[in-house]
Amino acid sequence: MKVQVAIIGAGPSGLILGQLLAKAGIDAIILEAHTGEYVLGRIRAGVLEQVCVDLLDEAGVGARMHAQGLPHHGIELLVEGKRHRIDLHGLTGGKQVMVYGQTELTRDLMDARKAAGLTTVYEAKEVAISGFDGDHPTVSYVKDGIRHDIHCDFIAGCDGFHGVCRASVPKDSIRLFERIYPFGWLGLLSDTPPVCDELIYAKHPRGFALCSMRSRTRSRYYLQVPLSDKVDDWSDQRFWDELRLRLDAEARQSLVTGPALEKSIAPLRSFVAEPMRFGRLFLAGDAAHIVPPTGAKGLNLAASDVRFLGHALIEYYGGSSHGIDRYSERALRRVWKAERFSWWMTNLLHVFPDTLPFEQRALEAELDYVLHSHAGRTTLAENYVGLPFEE
Ligand code: FAS
Ligand code: PHB
Repeated sequence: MKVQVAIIGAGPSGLILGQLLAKAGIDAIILEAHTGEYVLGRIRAGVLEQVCVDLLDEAGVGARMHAQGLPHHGIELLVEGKRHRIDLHGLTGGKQVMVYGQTELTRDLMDARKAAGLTTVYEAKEVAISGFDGDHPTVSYVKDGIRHDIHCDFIAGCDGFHGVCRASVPKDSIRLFERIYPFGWLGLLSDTPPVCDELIYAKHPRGFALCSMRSRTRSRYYLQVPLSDKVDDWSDQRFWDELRLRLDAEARQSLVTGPALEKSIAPLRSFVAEPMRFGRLFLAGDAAHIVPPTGAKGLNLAASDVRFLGHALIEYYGGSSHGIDRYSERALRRVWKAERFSWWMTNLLHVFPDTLPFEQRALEAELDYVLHSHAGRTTLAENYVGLPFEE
């Protein structure tokens, strides 16, 4: 089989890239290790930057997001029992974020790809890539016990943190940067009305908590938990009781509890692989970088990567290699700014078991400065809504 681009992974990165290429008439196949239902069952991101919203519109899949998504103009930080609203809209000259779950975004992309008759091979096993250091890369996979070979011009590694693409790069050709945090996020999804109209990021001596949502009738909550905790250690009741302890009286009053539709613990890490291009292999999204979700950047970084990559590949087939030659450098400039912001927000809002007393006070003073200075609130706001693209 011959295609122009072989995309590995049918998460947001692969699906958005597939849409951008298809709209430009570029022939791409997507190989996904799991079933579509499994991909949809992973509960992940909930906040889209304007850049991501615009990209979904460009990809032709923004209709349901605009109909059902919730535009948000601010977030609340709850610190020492006091609320501090960060006026995202006012501090950024009118920008906003869109609350719309990654599951719904992925569903929209899958539906659009199917409606266009584009090929996604689900349950593609034993995916292997080769020849990407030359001009004729190949991808092989097994489906229903039969091995298939794909000859392509380019491979897009959109296969997430545990994927095969980054793992196929020679160790001496790649540099990894990593920070693993000494805690995880226990997430709970419930069909209950959100505790507040906007998201609440709570810093508490017992640990960080986040009150988010998927709609006006479906809520998403997170608690910072030790890495040693297991989901089975947390009954629904224990979750709700702990959440109450980390919220203020107003939120405790308005909290509506209900059975967990989903409950999971995600470890937190900061991770970047450099570069993001290896000959005719490009890495995008979680295959190249991971952020702690505190800054709501993971999905949005995936979107900005594939915006750069999609436009670069379209430019290549239009006769110029300028975009693909600059892809890694341009993507990484944006990646590292989002990595810094996510790391900064995580350090400011979480309890670190072994922080030295001086550093603890310095972090408290930094948060106090940020919340009580226009410059501090502005830097938080402009990073949260998403920095402008440097074309
Ligand atoms: P993904 O991991 O979503 O998709 C990669 C795809 O490749 C998967 O479907 C996988 O099955 C497939 N794949 C892997 N190996 C393969 C192989 N060998 N062959 C074929 N296919 C293969 N971000 C936020 O902004 N906010 C959040 O709250 C948030 N919470 C998260 C919670 C968890 C538990 C995780 C893991 C991530 C979370 N993220 C969050 C980040 C998340 O949303 C990612 O940024 C986003 O899914 C990135 O999309 P992709 O790059 O497409 O990677
Ligand atoms: C979510 O709704 O899943 C969410 C929102 C904001 C974050 C992280 C997760 O920073």
